[in-house]
Amino acid sequence: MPALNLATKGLNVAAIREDFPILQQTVNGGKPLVYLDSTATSQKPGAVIAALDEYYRKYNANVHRGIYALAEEATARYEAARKQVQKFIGAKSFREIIFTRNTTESINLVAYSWGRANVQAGDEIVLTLLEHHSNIVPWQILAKEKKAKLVYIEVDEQGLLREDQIDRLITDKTKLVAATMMSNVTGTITPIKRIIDRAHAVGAVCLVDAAQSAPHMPVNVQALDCDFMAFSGHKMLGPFVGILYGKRALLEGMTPFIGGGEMIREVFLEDFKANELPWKFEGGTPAIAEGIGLGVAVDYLTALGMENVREHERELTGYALSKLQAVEGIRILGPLDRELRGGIISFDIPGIHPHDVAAILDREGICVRAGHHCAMPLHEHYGLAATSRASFYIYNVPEEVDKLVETLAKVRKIFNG
Ligand code: 7TS
Repeated sequence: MPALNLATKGLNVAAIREDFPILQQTVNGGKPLVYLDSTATSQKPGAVIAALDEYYRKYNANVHRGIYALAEEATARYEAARKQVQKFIGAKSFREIIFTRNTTESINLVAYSWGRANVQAGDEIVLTLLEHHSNIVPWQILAKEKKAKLVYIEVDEQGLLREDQIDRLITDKTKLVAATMMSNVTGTITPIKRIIDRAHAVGAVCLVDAAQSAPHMPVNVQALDCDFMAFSGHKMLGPFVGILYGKRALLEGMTPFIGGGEMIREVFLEDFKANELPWKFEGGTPAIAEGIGLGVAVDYLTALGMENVREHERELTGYALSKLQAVEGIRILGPLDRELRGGIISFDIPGIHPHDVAAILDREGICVRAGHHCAMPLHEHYGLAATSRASFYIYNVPEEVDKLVETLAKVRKIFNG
């Protein structure tokens, strides 16, 4: 194994692993758990789990309404978490941070509240072939309703976005560009700043799907100058809560998405006055404990340093790419250069169904995902119905990559004799 002194890269992975209770157990008859599915959802450190426990044990109360101490504490901590998220992504104001259920809901909020008021017949919505279904289907629904057209930026043989198409496809017909910063299949890091700048040059608005980037690399909404950004707390060590960032001027001009309590200031028989930002977009009782837990997760990541998180994953991905390429017949999707991708590796072993691969890996305690990973158009592009996918986070180590590669050799033996 090449010298991979992870501790010198800024992360003390051995100490990090101690923080994750779930990693301390064995599964399937004494096998250490090898969790390689953080793209789907990350594991949670003890501090996040403790924050949920503490909320329910000590100050469980609804937010923004009680005048008693418990409710005031719940509100203060929930709103403090919002400010932690604001700082984490470099937003100008806490009013630009809306808590949702997940990335999917964040994108749908924009599609309904902004999209329905601004997209008209003949307009174009530009997406990329790398998108997760969450950043495709809401735009398909909108485009159908408004008779707008969807346009896709394609990928090249390496699995990189076709940069030459950015200027050609984002034109004065474009109303909105919705693009991922990192693919959840190929790990491809996209030229998101170029896309955002081009969108603005033609007068379009740009939404960034940061579900796979915000947890794994430094992300700053002001530096990017994106109009909207969607991501999920559960993929970044936090509980099940989502985030939508939006530029204040845009959010101010939008109508509410979900009507009900919390999002109003006044209600009359025929009409209502919406609440101020960000609560205008948070109808009903929010996921309070989850929001508070997200604040703790953000603190945890901030203490590690997002540059260090990225560096650790860059090392591990480089190591995994070199090791995996030695598996006979394997086809790895996406760029083979670790600089161009995150720690997400989807692969195909011809003749062996990804579900069989995942099932055999599971017997050894290794968790990988098998399927289309909610990116059917991208799989179609590769001519594959499904792939196996291993993904890494701050708690993964080279030994786990070794175990994956060894077990894949066994899988080949079982199927190919
Ligand atoms: N966008 C990207 C790039 C994603 O990877 C995901 C989830 C989503 C949006 C949706 O996030 P959610 O929190 O609303 O579900 N990706 C995956 C995955 O790859 N496997 O399970 C979920």
